[in-house]
Amino acid sequence: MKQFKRYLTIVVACTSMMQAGWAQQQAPRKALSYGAQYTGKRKDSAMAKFRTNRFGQFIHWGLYSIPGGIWEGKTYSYAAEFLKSSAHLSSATWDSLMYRFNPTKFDAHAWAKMAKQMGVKYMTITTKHHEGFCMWPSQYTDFHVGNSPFKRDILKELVEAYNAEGIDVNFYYSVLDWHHPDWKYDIKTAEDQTQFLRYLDFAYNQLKELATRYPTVKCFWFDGTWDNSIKKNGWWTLEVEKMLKKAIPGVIVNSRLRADDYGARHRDSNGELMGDYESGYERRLPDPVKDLSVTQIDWEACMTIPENQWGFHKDWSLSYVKTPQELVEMLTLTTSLGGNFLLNFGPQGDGAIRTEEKQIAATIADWMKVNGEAIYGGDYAGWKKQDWGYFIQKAGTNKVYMVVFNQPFSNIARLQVPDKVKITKSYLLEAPAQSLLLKETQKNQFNLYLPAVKKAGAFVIVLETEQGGGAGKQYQDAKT
Ligand code: JFZ
Repeated sequence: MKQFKRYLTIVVACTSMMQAGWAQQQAPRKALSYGAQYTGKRKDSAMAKFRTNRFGQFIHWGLYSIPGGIWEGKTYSYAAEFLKSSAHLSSATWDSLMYRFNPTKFDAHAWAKMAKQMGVKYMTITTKHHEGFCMWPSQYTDFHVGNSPFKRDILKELVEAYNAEGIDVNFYYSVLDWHHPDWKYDIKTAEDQTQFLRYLDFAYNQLKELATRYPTVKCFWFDGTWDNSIKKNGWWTLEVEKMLKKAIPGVIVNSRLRADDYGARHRDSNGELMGDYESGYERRLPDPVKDLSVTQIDWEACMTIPENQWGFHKDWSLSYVKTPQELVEMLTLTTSLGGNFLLNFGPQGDGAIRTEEKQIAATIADWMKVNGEAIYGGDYAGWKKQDWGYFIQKAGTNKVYMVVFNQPFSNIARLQVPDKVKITKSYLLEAPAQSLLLKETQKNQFNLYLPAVKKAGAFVIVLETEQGGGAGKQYQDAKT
């Protein structure tokens, strides 16, 4: 009897634990008016194009590009686009930089050519950063390029030049605005809200203006939405998303725009991603073994070349500057997890691109010319991560690419193939005629014999498979 009682207690305990777990899974979803508009990845062709692009160029350009991190002889090491705040400058002082904005070396076609060479498929330009200066002649403010000595519509020139090279153009827009008198960080009184509503109207109108003036724009990249004022006005972020999608069919918005009814950002209070893709990977990347959940969503990482400079900073010796090889590896890692890589450039105040950035772009260009095939349309392969580098599956093909960054000293690259996948051919992307030897060591495990000569940089091996290569999608590394 005693035995039975104990048994019963255990059964009851287990059942109630299971029920608790069940209840947790079934937790009622919050009713949201401003939450995610759909679940899962978008399936339309505009999103498919965004996804196959994989490599983009970010451009931070504005008044901050003139002082380049130095004010009255003093160097400020913090992000150059924050100089107004780091050097504690008044709005009057900062805003008068507009009268010095005259980038006579600006040549949209030269920028677009460099980008094309480097192999990017899209470019994201700051239409207005936190400083509030508009790179187009906006009818809603006087603080714009049309009132600078330069006068020209920079956005128009860039959109035309990049589109002519076959490169999509996306717009960065900072909702946070240090110039506008109605901007608020928080809403504490009714008057605050009245004032902030005027600001929200202004920003809404500007966004509509951008969508109307430049209808080929593919995506809006929102920033500066982290303050309480926006969190308390989540409705506005949805209004903006809807307005843009109506104005430009297929347009894409990043998750950073959005806040829901409870002020939850990026993901709504039910955990669903808002906007069309996750844009929270900033100057960091997911871990290629542990963070596989990113493969379930669309996402984009943005990256600086120095540590934390987006706008032009004259002194790049203040922090570590990434090498082109490191940047190529970041692009590859991102692609291997089904994300896009947005690499930032900060042109000078005179409109020229700094020599260091030109050199980096040229080195990446050389690599992309040979190996870009593995990047565009590349996706998560679901094969076990190996120390030599990254697997990339090409969507819609039977090819899996191995991008080798650490050529093993033995010249043997190990691979573990998912069940049911059969490799039919393996060769260097640069030399398709010459097959590489593949030896099975145990079930699903192979030794791939790499070319005997040590390669100078990262190289790509193509594996042709039966089963479309994607049969490994279900592979997940052990989660600890
Ligand atoms: C923002 C800007 O402040 C910065 O100047 C630059 O434009 C960058 C692309 O975006 O900075 C951020 C935004 C978000 C995070 C960190 C810095 N974040 O989510 O960790």
